[in-house]
Amino acid sequence: MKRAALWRRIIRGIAPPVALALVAAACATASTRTSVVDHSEHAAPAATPTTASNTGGTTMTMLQMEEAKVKAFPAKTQGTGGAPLRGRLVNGVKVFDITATAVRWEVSPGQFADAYAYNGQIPGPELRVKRGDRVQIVFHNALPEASSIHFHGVTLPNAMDGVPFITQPPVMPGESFTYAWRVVDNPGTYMYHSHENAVEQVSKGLLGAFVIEPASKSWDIEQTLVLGDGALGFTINGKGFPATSPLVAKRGKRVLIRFMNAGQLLHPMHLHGFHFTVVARDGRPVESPYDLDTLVVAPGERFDVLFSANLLGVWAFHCHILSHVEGPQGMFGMVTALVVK
Ligand SMILES: [Cu+2]
Repeated sequence: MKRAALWRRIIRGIAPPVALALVAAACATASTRTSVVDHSEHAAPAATPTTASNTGGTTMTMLQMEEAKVKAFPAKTQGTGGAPLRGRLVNGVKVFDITATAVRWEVSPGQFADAYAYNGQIPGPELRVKRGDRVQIVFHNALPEASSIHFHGVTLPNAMDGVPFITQPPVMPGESFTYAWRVVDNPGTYMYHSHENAVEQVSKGLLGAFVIEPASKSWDIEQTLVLGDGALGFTINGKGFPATSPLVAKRGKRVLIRFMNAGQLLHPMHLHGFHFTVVARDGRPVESPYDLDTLVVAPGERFDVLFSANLLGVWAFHCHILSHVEGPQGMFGMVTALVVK
């Protein structure tokens, strides 16, 4: 019942107009996992978690903290990352201006970190191009240290590969460097990130998605999930629970998720209630798509997965390395939710 009550509260925060229906589905899952038919009991007004009265003061306090966090989801914080950017057209070339700066970044409510951002965002803006595009990424370094950008998984001329002292000089503070090439890769999911002092710079936020858009889509909704595990803690799209953003879909919609890991650890991403179909890995279609409910995303890897949002409810969606998602005071880090309404 405890989790049922918590999910009831999550629902209130996310989608008041459809709260009852979602509560019913979510509670059936969270509290019994045996029935999705009888919702009457669970659709009743929220009650105090029954465990609270049966336990000592310490435990109750922990539960209250846990409850408060879940109730706050999705919590508002300063700054959002990953806004799509399609560039400006200059003489047939798509030009993207990317400036790296030092920022204070609110990872979760009240928790600020010294961070680095591209265009003030963590992850940086999601650069969206098409195969055949001529692109220019004009990188301005406003950091207090040298940097560069590497386009991870992308086929480009060697001089554009972004590795200081191998393919280019480091871009010093106050300097700029223009990366230019013609996009020849498959439509799919790629990344960009700093390739200088990367343990620090990438983990502080210098990373983003580079998406080559398909000519046509077989999905209704898509969401990029950039996984991070460095100076900002365990994050999805630069935020830790409860400041992560839920993935919201109407029932029956086809959903594409683009996973990418620019961190240093494995993250087995687990979606409750569904199996998703892995359709691409590292920007290439997989020969035989396969179904999983837990997908290990290793550092540097990208996966595209598809599924139909055909079960109502609020479904937890999180890394399954437990220490990346939960502590004595409840959930944190790499936790979000799929909300099907
Ligand atoms: Cu993890």
